Order: sequence, then C-alpha cells, then structure tokens
Amino acid sequence: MSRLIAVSNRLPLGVNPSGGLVVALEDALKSSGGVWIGFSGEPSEYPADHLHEHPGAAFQRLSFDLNVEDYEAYYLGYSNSILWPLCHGRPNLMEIRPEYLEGYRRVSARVADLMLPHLREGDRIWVQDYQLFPLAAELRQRGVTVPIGYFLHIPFPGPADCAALPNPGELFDWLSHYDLLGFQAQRDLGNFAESARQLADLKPLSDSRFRLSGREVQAQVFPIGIDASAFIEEARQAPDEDRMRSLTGARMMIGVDRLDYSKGLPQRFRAFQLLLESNPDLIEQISFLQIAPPTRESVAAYQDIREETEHLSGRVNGQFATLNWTPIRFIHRPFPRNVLAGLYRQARIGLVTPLADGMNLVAKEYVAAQDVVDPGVLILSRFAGAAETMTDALIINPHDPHEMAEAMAEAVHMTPKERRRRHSALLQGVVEQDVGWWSSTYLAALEKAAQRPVATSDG
Ligand code: ADQ
Repeated sequence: MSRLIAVSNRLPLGVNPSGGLVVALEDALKSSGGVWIGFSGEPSEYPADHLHEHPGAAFQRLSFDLNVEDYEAYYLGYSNSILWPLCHGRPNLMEIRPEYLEGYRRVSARVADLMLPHLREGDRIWVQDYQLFPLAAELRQRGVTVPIGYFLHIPFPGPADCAALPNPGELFDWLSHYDLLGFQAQRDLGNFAESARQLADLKPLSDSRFRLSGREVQAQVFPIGIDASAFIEEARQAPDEDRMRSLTGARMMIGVDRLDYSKGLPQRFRAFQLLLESNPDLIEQISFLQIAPPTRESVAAYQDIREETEHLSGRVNGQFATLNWTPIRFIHRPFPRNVLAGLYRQARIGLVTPLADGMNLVAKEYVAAQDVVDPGVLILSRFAGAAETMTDALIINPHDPHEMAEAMAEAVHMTPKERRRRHSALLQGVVEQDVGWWSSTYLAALEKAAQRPVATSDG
C-alpha cells in the first residue's frame, strides 16, 4: 500500500484527548505508514521544523513553527479573518489586507519546501482544510506528481460570496491542482461548481468530474463522521450518572460549541427566552447548559460574539432566574471527552443551531451518547452540513427564534416512542458513516481519481 502524507493546519502532539479527525488520520497513517505534517501550534521567535521520530512507530510527525508575522498574516489574517467569515456567509466580517494574502501564500510555499525531502515516489498526499488551499499548486510547481487530495471541512461559498474575495480567480486555480476535492455536503459541491462556473472557467464533464483551469479535477461529497463506537462506549461509562443528574437537573438542554459567530448562540439564547416567555410552566423545570470555550480571541469579531452572548445570557437569567434555579449556565471552558459524553447523555435536548457549519460533529456526538431506551431529541439547524443526512432530527431555521422555541417545546413534550424512533434512525447513520468510513471512502476515491489519464491544457 502506498504511504499516506497527511497535512493539516495543526499537528496534534502529545497525548491530549483526541477528536474524531485525529483518530481517523492516525488510523489511516498507522495502516499505510507515512508522515503527518502540520503547524506546531504557537508562534515562535525562532521558527524551525521538527521531525518527531519514535522507534517502532508506524508513521512520523513533522511539525513546523511560524514566526509572529506569518502567524498573524496566514492564520489570524487570511485564514480566519477572510476565508472563515466568507465561507460562513459573513463577508461583512472580512478584513481584507494585502499582507494577509502574501503571508498565506508564503506559508503554503514554505510547507511545500519542507515536505519535499520527505516525499517518495508512490506516496499519496491528503491536505486538510482552508488554511492550505495553495499547497497542491506549490507542490506541482516543485515537480511533485503523486496524487494529491484535498478535503474542505467548512462550507464552500456560493458565487455572490466568492466574488467578495480579493482573489477569487486564484482560489479556483489553487483548487484545480488537486486530483480530488472532498466536500462535507451536496450544498458545498453545488456551490463550488456554480461559483467556479461563474468566476472561473469550470466546465462539468459529469456530476463529479470537472475541467478547471486546463486541468481535470474530481469533486465529491464525503460527510465526515465521529469515532462512533468509542463515543458510545465513553457515554455508557460516563462518570457518576447520578451525581451528574443532580448537578444538571431533571430536564436539561445542552449546547457545545467553540465560541464562534457561525454557531448561532445569540439566536439560541433568544429562542430559549421565547420558550420561557410562552411556556411559564417550564420555569424551574428546564435548564440550558451552554459550553463554549473561546477561540481566536485576538480576532475582533470573536471578542464581539463573546460580549454579545454574555450580555444575552445575563439578560435571560436576570429576567427568569429564581432563588433556586438559573435558566442558562454559560461555561467558557473545554471539558474532557468523557465528561462531555456524560453531559450529552443527561440532556433531554441537544441544541445544534449554527447559522452555517461544514458538518457539525456535536450533532453526531449527541446522538451517539444517548441511552437507546430513553434517548433525547436533537434540534438541528438546516444550515449545518449534518442536516443533509440527519433528517430525523427536528430541523429548524436558526434565524427564526419562534420556530426554534416551538421545536424546543415539541422536544420537551415528545413521547418516548417518537424519541426512540427518531433516535434509532439517527444512530444508524452515525454508526454507519463514522470517521473510519469517511477516511477510507475518501482515500479509495483519491486512488481512483488519480488513476485517470492526466489531461493536457488543450485536450
Ligand atoms: P468545528 O467548527 O470545531 O469543526 P464541530 O464539528 O462541532 O465544529 O467540532 C467541534 C469538536 O470540538 C467536537 O468534537 C466537540 O466535542 C469538541 N468541543 C467543542 N466544545 C468543547 C468543549 N467545551 N470541551 C471539549 N470539546 C469540545 C470544523 C467545522 C465543522 C466540521 C468539523 C470536522 O467547522 O463543521 O464538522 O470541522 O470536519
């Protein structure tokens, strides 16, 4: 089997509890051998590359540091102040500066340079996410001919938003150098095709094959999953169920998100406020636990969302709290996975209501964590990629607080039979399309895509 070279923005080092993507890439790397390449995590005054070699390990890790200038331009700048807002439908939050784009190009070129000595004939390269769009173009320029695949974890923007980029043509040129483009949802594949048709020279050859900038690329949907069996087990063995129940109250709604403006937290708080206003019988009967660790705090839009959500939750609590009940508990801290799993299991309602989201793995974790005999109800935004497959959730429009509040009330009153029917259908999907399925399906498709004859620019 050919070696796998995985490249991601962040290289997981150490033994922290790991998420699904880390497990999936590690499994794939363990079975084929290879190298995992990524940013070490913090800006450094003396940037260097480090090869982490462990005797007997199935694969190597290669980390690179970034200096402060590159970190600000590539990571905080072009990645998180231009691409992230744009891909989440918020071009008004973009902060376009020429030095951001320059830094973004510079880091991809540097990653390509540091990869070269580690590549061998017969390898396959798999690039993850929006921080590294230009990597295939940089590698091809350096003469690399092995298959290169790309997976985008966040939504792909439609033509109106793409046109707001400082460099839409360049984005499509970057993408044209991959053999296989993987997207989370049909929505993203559709947006890619339409945006590239309008803003570049894309011509469809079939549903999944395109000619773009004189090259042929394959583009398909691969909905990412979680490590379902591990998560189910984690939830079953969650610590101290009784204690958890006494802490969380009999009926609890839970939300778990990075504190990000794409996750729709203000809308969620407003819907909860409406629920309590229109259902006074629920006062002291239901509580809402929102766990949201802050991220990207040096980007202004993230400071704004923190202030807005703290203000809103404070207002709802001020309006409804009683001497022995706090309606919203808003916690800005990460929790170990087994604690999260236990909290999901205790929660009668899981709230996943982003305004835009590539997939949303919390939706899948919530389902996996439920007790199959007495499961909770998932309320899911139609704008999460997960909504395309998790159709047995209560699907809502997160912009409409009345609809969301009604779904909360419906979930509170849902019969056990109906909860079990919905949950078993959802669980089946989460288990079948888990993260191992995702990576093996992707890698099989990459192999196939790369076997096609190389197209010439005039052919
Ligand atoms: P994220 O935007 O980070 O991921 P999501 O898919 O929900 O969103 O993944 C978050 C992960 O972090 C989950 O596994 C969750 O359990 C964990 N997490 C969140 N809050 C936590 C806390 N307080 N403590 C511990 N863990 C916490 C991006 C895209 C998504 C896409 C994923 C994977 O934005 O749309 O689903 O990548 O492709």
